[in-house]
Amino acid sequence: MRKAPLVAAINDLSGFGHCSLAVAMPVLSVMGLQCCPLPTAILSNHTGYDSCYFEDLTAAMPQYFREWQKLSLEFAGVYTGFLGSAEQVDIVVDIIAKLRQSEPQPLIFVDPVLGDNGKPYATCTPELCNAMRKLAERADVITPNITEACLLLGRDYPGERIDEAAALKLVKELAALGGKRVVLTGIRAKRDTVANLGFDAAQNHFYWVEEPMVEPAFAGAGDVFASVLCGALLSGRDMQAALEQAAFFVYLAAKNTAETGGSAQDGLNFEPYLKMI
Ligand code: PXL
Repeated sequence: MRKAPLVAAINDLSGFGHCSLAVAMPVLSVMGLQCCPLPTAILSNHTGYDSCYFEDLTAAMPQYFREWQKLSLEFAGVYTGFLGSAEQVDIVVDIIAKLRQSEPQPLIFVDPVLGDNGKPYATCTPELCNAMRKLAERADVITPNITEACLLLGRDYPGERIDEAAALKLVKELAALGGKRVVLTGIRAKRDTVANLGFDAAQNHFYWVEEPMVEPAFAGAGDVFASVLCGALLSGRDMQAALEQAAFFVYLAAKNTAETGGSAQDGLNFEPYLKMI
């Protein structure tokens, strides 16, 4: 039997709240990929709660990666998410440069986790934004929401209710940063739907995928979307099919979570749907 392709998942491990590695690991595994976590920090729960235990792992990251180099691991993809400081981003940029030296080159998939609903996360400093822009420039795929797109572009946040024309403008500007494929997530162009706009700069091709909006906006929904999209692209799906798969999975999980009284803070109860990916 063929060996599962390896994905280096560089993200934090939050013990509760359905985000980051706690999402990436099950999703990528069920999609037939071997998720190799490189934790950037450990948290008892994500930062959207009033309190959390947080332990930064910046100092461990270079040594941790050096051990992987000794094993001559061949990664099909690198998937980055929550990074807590500019220093961490610089370490990730360095890791990517090293991985790009081997053939075949891994897909560099960057979810530039910086904020949501117009608000930067507490950890998001101007230095982190600048560093994240540098990482986005080196990516094959980036998946910002509207808040993150504006932070990367240094623009004022226009709200989630932007129309298609404004979304097109944003993805083109984001692609001009250097990312080859851009997916702008969480677009509320219509009242009852949430859309994602993909743009392939090399092919000058746009993709628009829309699902019914399920209230409330659940924490970590972006992490679930990005994990499925990353897994689908690494499984050989084209951008349209990958976007549809990711958006539909998030929709099903959100519907289930809302119907079973889940809280926005605790994130998406996606587990019942893993086996249908
Ligand atoms: O879902 C994004 C995310 C990831 N990791 C941590 C977070 C958040 C959002 O709040 O706090 C630690």
